[in-house]
Amino acid sequence: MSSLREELNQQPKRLSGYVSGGFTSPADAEEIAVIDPTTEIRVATLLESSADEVDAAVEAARHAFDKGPWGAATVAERQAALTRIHDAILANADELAMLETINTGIPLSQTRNMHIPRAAYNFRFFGEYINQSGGEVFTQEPGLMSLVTYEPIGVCALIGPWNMPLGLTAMKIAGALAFGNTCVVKPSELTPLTVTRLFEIIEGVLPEGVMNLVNGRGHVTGTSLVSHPGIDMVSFTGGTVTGAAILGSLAKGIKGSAMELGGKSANIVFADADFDKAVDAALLSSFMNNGQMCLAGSRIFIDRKISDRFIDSFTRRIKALKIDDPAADGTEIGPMINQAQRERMERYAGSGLGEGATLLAGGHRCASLNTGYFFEPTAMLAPTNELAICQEEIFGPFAALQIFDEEDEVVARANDSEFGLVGYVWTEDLNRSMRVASALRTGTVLVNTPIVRDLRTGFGGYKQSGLGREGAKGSQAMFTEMKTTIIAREPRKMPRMGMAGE
Ligand code: TXE
Repeated sequence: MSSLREELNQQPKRLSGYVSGGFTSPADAEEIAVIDPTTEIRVATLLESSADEVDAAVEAARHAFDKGPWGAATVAERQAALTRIHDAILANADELAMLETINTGIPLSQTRNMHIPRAAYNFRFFGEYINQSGGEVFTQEPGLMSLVTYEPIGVCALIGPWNMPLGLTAMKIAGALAFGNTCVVKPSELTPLTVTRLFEIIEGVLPEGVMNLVNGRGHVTGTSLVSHPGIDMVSFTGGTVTGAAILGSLAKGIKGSAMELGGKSANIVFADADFDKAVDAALLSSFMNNGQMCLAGSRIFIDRKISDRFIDSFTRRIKALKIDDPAADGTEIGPMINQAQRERMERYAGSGLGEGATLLAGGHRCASLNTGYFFEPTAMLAPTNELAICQEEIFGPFAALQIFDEEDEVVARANDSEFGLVGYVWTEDLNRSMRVASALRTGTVLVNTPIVRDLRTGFGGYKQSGLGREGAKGSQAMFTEMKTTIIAREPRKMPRMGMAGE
């Protein structure tokens, strides 16, 4: 067990909000326990931000945007601040990774090698992006010049999820700040440790009020934030139901949003695929991050010609996955985020069996690990795509397999989903890969590769997987207002009205 975990077990951190350059100390705040899902012990106490504290945070961000120096900062000044945040994250990477693992149950190898470097990289990427990106100029119309410029949108409410707390929230913060906005950040009440620590390690980097923090539950702090008249937009990553509720609240003020919601991504393995790579990738797409990924490719379609061999190999590998304390060396799967999420796994295992699926692996709580919200990595073979395990986002280590015969048939079944986040295609046939990629109704298609996020491209979903795109131009669209300025380059010839008496 790590010494940091022992320290937090003995003395849980007390976490509050951060407003106008300092942590708040609310006197009568609701106290929310933050639990380590591996030990089930409280590692922090959240002093929940009330509506008043949210109000103060939004006002601070509003004042900093309207009157502060950030909006007028040069690109070089913004880049320098973003670089300092990038460096601060990397300088504290070991601690941040361990905090993330303690709070989420995600294996340390993944938080240390992916989550934290990724969190830092966001700041470098958007710092570089603002130096290269520009507006547009149109001069084809004689006598006119039309300019399209991108101005900061204002105060951004940035609401993060619990499955990659710092990595995903950092993408929002970096994008918002790079384009000259100010922000109020709300991490998930389940996983506030790393985002709150970020505010400590970047103390003094930004002018007062540019980046504020509120901490608390969705129905208290979250609703106060998204319904506050002082915000200009919301960037949200989380569940589809929550996203829809936030959209409803934003509609009243005609406020914009970017929504990164759920997924149920198809992973199609054709018979001509590189078999070993396809099996490796299916494991990663279903079980990395404890399976708690919006872009999980856990609805796996296998060509009948290779289905026996694939299922045999995939199932053997699942049974060999190492489930243990996520902070221990070699652990591949840690606990679910909380009891509710584990119960959700149990419900889907039961519903799969009830609807005629065959259990290939897992399906139960881990008998060998009594403490912690552990659930065995699970795979089921489903007879059709209609089953709940094929239609609903499970958000855990749970793969639902189906067998197919024809390309058209599998594309139709892959698209038969209310979600449209990612599609994975495994084939050595270039023409087929291009055909299937264009036929899939998803925001991203990955061909012969497991999960990749390329910040230069847009990431987001069709259908109920969301609105807007995150990454270079997508983030620019999200965090800026597009302005058109049309200038006459010579005196305009125009019809003259009211000339009857002349
Ligand atoms: O997420 P919520 P939950 C999916 C996944 C999961 C399900 C539910 O299927 O099982 O959603 O997870 C804040 N106004 N994903 O309930 O509630 C909340 O405090 C404003 C997919 O834990 O969506 C947290 O900060 N904010 C996903 C954030 O929303 C509100 C990541 C996300 O929590 C709010 C997470 C409200 N009314 C879950 N209610 C992904 N796309 O990666 C909640 N929040």
